[in-house]
Amino acid sequence: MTGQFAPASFLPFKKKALHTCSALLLAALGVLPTTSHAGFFDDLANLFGGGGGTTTPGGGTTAPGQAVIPADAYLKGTFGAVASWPLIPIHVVLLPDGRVMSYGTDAQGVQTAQFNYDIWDPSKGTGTASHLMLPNTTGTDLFCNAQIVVPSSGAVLLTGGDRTINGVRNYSADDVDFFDYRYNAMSASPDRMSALRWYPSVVTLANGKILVLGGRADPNTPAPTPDLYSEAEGWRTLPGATSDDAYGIRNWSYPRAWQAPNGKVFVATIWGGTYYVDPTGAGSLAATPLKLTEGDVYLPSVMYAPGKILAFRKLNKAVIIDINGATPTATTVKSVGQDRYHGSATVLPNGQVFVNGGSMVTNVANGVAYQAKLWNPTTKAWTVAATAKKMRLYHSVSLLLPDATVLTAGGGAPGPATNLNAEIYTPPYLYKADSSLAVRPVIQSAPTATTWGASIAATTDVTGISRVTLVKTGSATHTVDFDQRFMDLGFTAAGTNLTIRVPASANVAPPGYYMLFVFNSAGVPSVAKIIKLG
Ligand SMILES: [Cu+2]
Repeated sequence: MTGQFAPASFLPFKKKALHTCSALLLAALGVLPTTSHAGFFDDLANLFGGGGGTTTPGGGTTAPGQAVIPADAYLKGTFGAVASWPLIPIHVVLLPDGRVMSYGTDAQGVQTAQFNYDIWDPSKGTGTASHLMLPNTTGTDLFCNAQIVVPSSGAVLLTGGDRTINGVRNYSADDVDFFDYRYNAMSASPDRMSALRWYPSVVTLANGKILVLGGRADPNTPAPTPDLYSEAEGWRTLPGATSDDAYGIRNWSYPRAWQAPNGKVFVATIWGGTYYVDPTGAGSLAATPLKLTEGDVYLPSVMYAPGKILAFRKLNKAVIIDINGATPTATTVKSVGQDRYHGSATVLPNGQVFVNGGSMVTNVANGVAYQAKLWNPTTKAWTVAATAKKMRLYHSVSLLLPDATVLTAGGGAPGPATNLNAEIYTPPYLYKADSSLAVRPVIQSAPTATTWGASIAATTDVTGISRVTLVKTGSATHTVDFDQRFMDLGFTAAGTNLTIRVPASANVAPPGYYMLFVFNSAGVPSVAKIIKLG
């Protein structure tokens, strides 16, 4: 849809005059205040009725989506059948109710997220009825923006995006939009960021605010000053943390950043420098002594345990970055075996890392990695996993689902394959040694919300629970998952009654939505219950 945005609209700080903003319309009607942040979604709730709360869909045993289970499924897991997807899911985010929002192209796989997005309900399988295509009426082309669930409301915050100027795509937007999963409704916010951002990162902080880093303002201009968002206070910018090195000209594309155990935000750049950002006040940042080998914006990194990041670097290297101590350290570990540009790294409910997709030459079908691998964080060893049917290169995604399977999907716009499809990976832990489906423990009751340091009660259908873990609901795009993190939880069991200890620190477990998994005595995980922390 070229021509919708006049060239004159491409100006920093320009207000969103062209957007049909439902919030503004409601405000004009006297229904909503124009400046409310904290009450915005509650107001919507009151307006449209309907209760809040979260539910976990699914339940029961995962079907791997194929008639014959291979004999090595208990070692390698399986990829399910190729399932068509109503668009290329360049962006995927797990919603607080267990559904998955995705967007990125039209139904033909052509670059644009201005008109439609999809809500997929995994409990309904992968057929047409499992997808709910919704119109995007915000005016924002969400293509190559950033998305994350806001901890307080559960709404998806959508920052920046794509803009077409004089028929040329890949300019940027400073738009702010929200998707409210409770009403399947997306709305444009009256607010804007301080900068136009295309390819920014979003980080959930310990205090529940969202830090927005990097992206570029136009094809020649980065956006080196972070923005900070919260529902209570709205937006402000952090001029004291401006940095060309950390998330500006030298590292603007989806900068890799994590809330760190020390309360600051750790940034690992592609050129090797590492930083701690202090997002308080006007913001500040400081370089750390740690220098990494050269990385790439299209090589994955994943926080697989509190303060520990498995990072792929160029030339088939891998390091563990440990940010638990006073000074960050990096240790070289065995690599996945080849460069996997545009591959994904997903932490599983058992703490292992699932790596799939990618190729040896960026977005070229040369050295395509169809075979997935699993990394054991205890032994640091890689094992061969199942083989996918589709190449997953540029604009592909992977996302852990509440039933402990992994959605692998997308790729294209542009690329050698236009993947309007997904393959669901079922890990080995869901199979018995004879490769039949394992019997899963069931969480029969657990709270829907908790807080740091709490002891929570849960019940299961079996005794002998061997492990309890917590995995943050993910939000993935462009080889990065902004929000995934994993932790083991301490617990005691009395029969089928569990008492589970919630992490004490929001630096280790930032607020938001988590998947709670329990494992039976055979190491088989349950379907997760989604719990709100904070
Ligand atoms: Cu992109």
